[in-house]
Amino acid sequence: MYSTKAAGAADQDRARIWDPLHECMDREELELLQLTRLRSTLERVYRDVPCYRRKFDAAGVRPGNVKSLDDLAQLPFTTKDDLRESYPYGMFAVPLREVVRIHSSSGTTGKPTVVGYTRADLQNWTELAARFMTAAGVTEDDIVHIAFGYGLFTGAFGLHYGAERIGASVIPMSSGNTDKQIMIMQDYRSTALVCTPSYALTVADRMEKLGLDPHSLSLRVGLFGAEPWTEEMRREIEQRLGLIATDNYGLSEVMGPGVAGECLQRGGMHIFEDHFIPEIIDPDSGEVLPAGEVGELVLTCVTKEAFPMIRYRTRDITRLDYSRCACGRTHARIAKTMGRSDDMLIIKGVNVFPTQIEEVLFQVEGCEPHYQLVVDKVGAMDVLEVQVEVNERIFFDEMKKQRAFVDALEKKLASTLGVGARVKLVEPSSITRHEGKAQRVIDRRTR
Ligand code: DLL
Repeated sequence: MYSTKAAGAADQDRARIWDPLHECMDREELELLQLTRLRSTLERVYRDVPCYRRKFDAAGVRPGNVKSLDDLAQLPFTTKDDLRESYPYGMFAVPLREVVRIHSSSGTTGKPTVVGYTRADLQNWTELAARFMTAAGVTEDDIVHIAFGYGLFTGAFGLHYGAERIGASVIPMSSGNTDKQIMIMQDYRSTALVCTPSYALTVADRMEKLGLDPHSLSLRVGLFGAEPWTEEMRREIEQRLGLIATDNYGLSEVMGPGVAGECLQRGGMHIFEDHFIPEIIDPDSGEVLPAGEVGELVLTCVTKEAFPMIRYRTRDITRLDYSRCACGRTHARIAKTMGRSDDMLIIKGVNVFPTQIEEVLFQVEGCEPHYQLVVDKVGAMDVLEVQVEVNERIFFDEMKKQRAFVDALEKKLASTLGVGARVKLVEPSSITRHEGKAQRVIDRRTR
C-alpha cells in the first residue's frame, strides 16, 4: 500500500522504542498502573479543584468510589465550558508558584483556554514527545525542522523538547515565510519536517512554483498533526515531498502534541495509556461504547500535576483499537480522526465531515489538494458549496468539458456523502493558505 521506503522503515521500527518499559507493558500491569495513578489524581483534584469537587458532589461520587477502571464511567465529564467558566486559572490543581509554563488553546472564538505545567509535567511532556517522534523514526542523526509557530500554541514547544531529548539537531524555525523555510531546509539539510499536513502541501506547491524539486531536499520523514487529514492526503504529501508522512495527535487541554502518535506500521496512533486513559462515547447519550466503535474520544490524565483533566470531552471522532501492533508497543491505537464533532456539518439533516469530502477530491484527477467548504441557507434549505482548486488545464478548458468535470464530481460527492453539494472550480492558488491549521469550513448560516 505504501512505498517500499516506508515498508523498509517499518521493519527497522520494531527495534526502536523510546521507553520499552512503559510502551510495551502487559495490559494487566498497565491497567494496575493506570488505576493507581487515577485514584491518586482523583483524590488530588477533589481536594484542590473546586470545579471537580462541585461536579463530583453533584453526581454523588467520591474519589473513593473508583475501585476499578470501569468505575471511571461513574464520573462526570469535563467540557470546554467548565474551562471557560474557570478562566484563567480556576482549574489549576497546584498553586501558580509551582507552574513553570503556560500555554493556551488555539480556539478562534471567545476566550482561549489556559493550561499550566509544573516542572514534572514538562518532563513527562518531553518524554512523551520523544516517544512518538522515535516511533515515527526520528533519531539523534536527524535535523528536525519545526515549522509550527512558537508561542501559546503547544505544537512547536512540544516537538522541540522531544527532538532535543532524542538528541536530534533542532531548527526552531517557527511558522510563516515559506520561501525562507525552503531556503533553510535546503541549506541546513533538514531531514525531518514538523508542521500541519496542509502546510506540508503549501511547501510543496511553493517549491514547484519556484521551479525547485521538493525531492532535492534532504527530508526523510514528516511529523504532521494538529488537524484532521486523510490517507489520500498522506499519499499526496509523500509523493510530492519524497518522505514518510506520520500522524501525531494531541490537544492543549490534555497536554499538547504527545498524547498519541503513529509508529511506522501506520495503523493508528498509539495513545500513551500510562499517562492518559481513553474512552469512546456516544456523543449524544454520553454512554461508553465498546472497543472498536466510532465515537467521541474522552481522555483522563493520570499523571498531570498542574492541569489534570478528568473525562475530558475532546469532541474528536475516532475509534480505539486494542489489537497487538507489529511494532511491539502494547498501547491502544486511535484511528485517524474524522474530525471534530463541532466541525461536522449537518446538511439537510445529513452528517458530513470535511474529511469525507477531502477523500473524494483526492481521488479525482485534476483537483488540486486545496479546498474550502461554504455552507449557506437559501430559503429554508442548507446549501453546501465545495470550492476546489483545479489545475490550469481544467480551469481554462472549454465550458463543455468543465461542465462535465463538475457534473462527475458532484455525482461522486452525492453518492459518498448521501446529500448533494455544489462544486465550484476555482483557480490554482486562490484559496487562502494558512501557516497553521487549515480553515476548511465557512458556515454562513445563522444558527
Ligand atoms: O493542535 C496540539 C498538537 C500540536 C497536536 C501539534 C499535534 C501536533 P490544539 O490547538 O489545542 O492542540 O488543538 C487540538 O486539534 O482536539 C483535534 O481536533 C485537532 N488535532 C490535533 N492533532 C490532530 C491529528 C494541538 N493528528 C485539536 N488529527 C484536537 C486530527 C488533530 N486532528
